[in-house]
Amino acid sequence: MKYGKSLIAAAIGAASMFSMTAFAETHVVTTAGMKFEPLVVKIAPGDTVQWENMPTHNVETIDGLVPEGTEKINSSMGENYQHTFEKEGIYVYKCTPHIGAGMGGAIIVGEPTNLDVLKAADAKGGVGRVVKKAISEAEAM
Ligand SMILES: [Cu+2]
Repeated sequence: MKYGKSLIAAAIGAASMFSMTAFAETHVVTTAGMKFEPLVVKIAPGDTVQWENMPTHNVETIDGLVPEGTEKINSSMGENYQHTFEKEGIYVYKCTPHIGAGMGGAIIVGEPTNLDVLKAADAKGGVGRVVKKAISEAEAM
């Protein structure tokens, strides 16, 4: 049994990597008119969000209303888009041309670590309505 222990360790390592991959989910957000549905999506770190039915829409995260240190998202107009979220927190986004009509949404990844930042933000108009909805969903967790 010279290789016994290392083989078992390798098998456990492979199994845990496999299970992490197996548990990562993809969540679909679609559009209906000038609305994202669902407007707020709660996911786990490592999960992916796929935006579909985006003929005249895009996804742009809003500076200051995402977890600190995360990369800005600004997807191409009229294209489906997907993004894997690793860092916990609330990500507020808009459809660039339609936020005036209230077209925005939020992704809550794991714990809403930046809830206080959102609460302190003085967001108005369409963004303000999305932020309000994200806060109430985060507080209901
Ligand atoms: Cu739009």
